[in-house]
Amino acid sequence: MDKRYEHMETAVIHEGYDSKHHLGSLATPIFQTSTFTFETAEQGENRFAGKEDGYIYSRLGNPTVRALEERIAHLEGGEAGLAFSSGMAAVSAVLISLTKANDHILCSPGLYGCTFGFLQMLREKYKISHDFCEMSNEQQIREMIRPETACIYVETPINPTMKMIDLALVARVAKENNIPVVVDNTFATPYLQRPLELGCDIVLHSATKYICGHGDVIAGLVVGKKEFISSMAMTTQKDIGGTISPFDAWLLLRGLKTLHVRMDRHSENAAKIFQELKQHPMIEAIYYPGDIAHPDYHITEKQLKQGGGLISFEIKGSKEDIQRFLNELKLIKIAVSLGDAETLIQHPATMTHSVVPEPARWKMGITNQLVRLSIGLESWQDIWADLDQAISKLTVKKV
Ligand code: LCS
Repeated sequence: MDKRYEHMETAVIHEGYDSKHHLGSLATPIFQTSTFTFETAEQGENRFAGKEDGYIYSRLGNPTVRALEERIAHLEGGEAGLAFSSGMAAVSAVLISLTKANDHILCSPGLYGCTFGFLQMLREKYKISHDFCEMSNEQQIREMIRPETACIYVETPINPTMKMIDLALVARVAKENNIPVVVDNTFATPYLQRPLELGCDIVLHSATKYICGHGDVIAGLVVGKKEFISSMAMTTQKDIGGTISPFDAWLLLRGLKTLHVRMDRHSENAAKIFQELKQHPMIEAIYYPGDIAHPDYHITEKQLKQGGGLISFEIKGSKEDIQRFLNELKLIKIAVSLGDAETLIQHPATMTHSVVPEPARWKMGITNQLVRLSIGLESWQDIWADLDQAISKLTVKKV
């Protein structure tokens, strides 16, 4: 793919689409069609045989979807992209593509609950095992790589504990062993973190989150080498079928145009809320990559452009106290998902990570006191006022 726009602020708006090929339409047209007609039977034959370029059927490719795939590939600095109907469709397609029965996957010490669930399924049905590794030093990673390790799979920042993984370090060890590194870049987006530039091989997203930014789409994206993406398009995507709809691709193209502006504001708001929360006497622990006292801050400094829009924290009290706190919130909505204009809060132990058995959850650092806050684009003062009033209700009732 030609690199046309060096600056991300321009690329998020223009990359992958040129109005001059579409009757001057400024917005990318929505090709809301399931299939594409062939002028002749021979043309159909040639397209199926790969001898002629052109669209066939929207599960195999669609111009609106193609624009999105080119844009995300450019933003991540990769050769090619592929869009899916959900983040989990992207996660599962990548892992199925990279593994076969009896292989092994080395994972970051925490993962989104459904990714954890999918790994259990791989183990039970196909004997594809996995281990969790802190990924904090090269020797430890080397020791956990086995001859049958097919890939290293990491989230960073990790959902929901915000732990940072040093991607350059992981990529270095993986290269020595000729193993691809897959990075779930959902929490950071390419605006804050660019794993391929650090030596990783495949990036994926739950595009449902910041890429969309408006809480109205479920989608996934994958970026990597052309060969890998083409083979996924013709196997795990074509035959399993987690294809995105053209309309959802269009909504993502629209959302992407403001990615940089939104991420700046999410990060600024989160930094303000962090300052308030960290000095509150009811807050027991707080996890935010932009915290200079965070043990992973040295990684944040070199790898993340800004702290991002997510903060997790533990409140003093029982699980019931935490639920009472959530119920007192007025502006902030209790909801899973993240990266939307609205500030959202959720309780990982009973929501996003409830599928993870308790001992594994504790190992991941997910206690019953932990809540995850996705800071929206409202005024930070209003967000803080809502948090403060809900926390103070807890204090009053406890006394
Ligand atoms: N990867 C990460 C890091 C995620 O946070 C999620 C969803 C997925 C993959 C799967 O994406 P989906 O299929 O939902 O588009 N995370 C969610 C969360 O934290 N709250 O609700 C969903």
